[in-house]
Amino acid sequence: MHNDTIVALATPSGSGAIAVIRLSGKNAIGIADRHFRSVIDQKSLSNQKTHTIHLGHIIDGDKTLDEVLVSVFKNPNSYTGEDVVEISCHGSQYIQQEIIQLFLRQGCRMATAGEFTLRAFLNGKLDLSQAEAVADLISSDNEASHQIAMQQMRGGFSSEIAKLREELLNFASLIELELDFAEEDVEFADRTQFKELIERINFVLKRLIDSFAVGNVIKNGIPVAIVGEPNVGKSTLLNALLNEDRAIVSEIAGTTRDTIEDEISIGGIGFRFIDTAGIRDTKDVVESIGIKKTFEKIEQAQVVMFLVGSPQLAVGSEAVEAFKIEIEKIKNKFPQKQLLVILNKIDQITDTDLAELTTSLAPHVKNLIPISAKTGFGVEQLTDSLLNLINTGALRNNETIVTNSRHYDALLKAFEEIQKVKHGLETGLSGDLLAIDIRQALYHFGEITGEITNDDLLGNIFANFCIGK
Ligand SMILES: Nc1nc2c(ncn2[C@@H]2O[C@H](COP(=O)(O)OP(=O)(O)OP(=O)(O)O)[C@@H](O)[C@H]2O)c(=O)[nH]1
Ligand SMILES: [Mg+2]
Repeated sequence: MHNDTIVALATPSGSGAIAVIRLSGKNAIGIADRHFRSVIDQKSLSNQKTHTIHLGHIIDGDKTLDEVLVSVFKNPNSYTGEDVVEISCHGSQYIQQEIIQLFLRQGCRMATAGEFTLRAFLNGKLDLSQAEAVADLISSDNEASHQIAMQQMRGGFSSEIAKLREELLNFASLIELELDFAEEDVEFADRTQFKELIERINFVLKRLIDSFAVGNVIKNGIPVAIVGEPNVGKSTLLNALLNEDRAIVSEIAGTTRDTIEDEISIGGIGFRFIDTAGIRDTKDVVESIGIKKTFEKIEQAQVVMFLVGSPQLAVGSEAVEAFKIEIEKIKNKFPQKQLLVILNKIDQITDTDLAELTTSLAPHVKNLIPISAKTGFGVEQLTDSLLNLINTGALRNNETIVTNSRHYDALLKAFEEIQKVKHGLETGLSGDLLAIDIRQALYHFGEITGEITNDDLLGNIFANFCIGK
């Protein structure tokens, strides 16, 4: 247990109905007790059972600061593994500050960012990847990121890694044992079984590494760029998707000059829509900068929505042929991006024209979606298509998904070492050299779960937490 007792506000700063102030450490219960008067009897918090709640007043000298509920958690059965007291007070900022100041005067120290969770980690309540998931959980703002963080916090990811690490460790010990008997030329580690294990580890690592692509976009929101010529209705579509007047819309071509971004959750997945400046040849300096930015945004996007105004594509006209060429250009320029071609303003053309246009474009476009951004017609079908583009298979099947770039790096390094072990096994590499590569792989596994760590790493991770968590 740490010697000092830390205190912090666990709820957001500002006023609210109630606020929670949290203390953790050796003297947490004692310090709280000194300033607590039970409403019902003379009970002292120190004599109370763990996981109990008590109604009373927080007293500073002869001044009553607030009527509160105090929860008592005794070590080791608390979030941090230490004695913890949580005080639910009325949510006035004045009361919050008075109570915290009182405890600081009584010898508590203000907690640093993430210090409660850091203590939980140091006391073995959570492994490192679980602790990191706590921060992800707090910042998750859609169903998918919530689901992944929840799974990681429950240990799904770390237990998979820990299991493989243990099996590998087992073999490492056997191979190292062989080295002690080098003269006798014995094999404790069954090479066939070992090869099997390496194959299995290889498979799991590959799956986890691949899952990062999905995990990363889910955590950060899937970037979708809305692009097209000026005036085709890009900003109108952005507003329709977000259901608010986010971007300025006008009949003047070149209205949007900078990119405008906003996030919204669709079907439980976060999407980040990026409205861009319309692409055209222009002499206007500001507009050109906007257009340059448009291309940068396309680079960053995972999905590109290519908009065109359907009234400008008169059936059989040259404009239609030119548009087909434009589509091919985009496909060639950004072969990695998912492309949705959107025929906008269909409220301005006849159904027959629309049918003919669709047939004519069909061979060039996999996903062609007719909409009217202005009336909202077809926007729902558009969001459905978006969801279909995103591979959420892993998510639906509850598979482990890696979202953390630190884990991703460690997995890549472990994978590299496992390739060396695999190669070593195939070429009959001697036990001592094999053992070095195995140890390296084990090291990288340990980095994920926190068996291998250092102060810098911990400092970096927990600095991203909020104070009070
Ligand atoms: N009839 C009709 N008009 C639309 C539709 N969508 C957009 N408009 C109109 O088209 C004009 C241009 O719309 P914007 O959303 O500003 O177009 P934009 O693509 O963002 O244009 P820039 O920012 O200049 O590149 C506005 O007058 C809109 O009201 C639609 O579906 N139907
Ligand atoms: Mg615009």
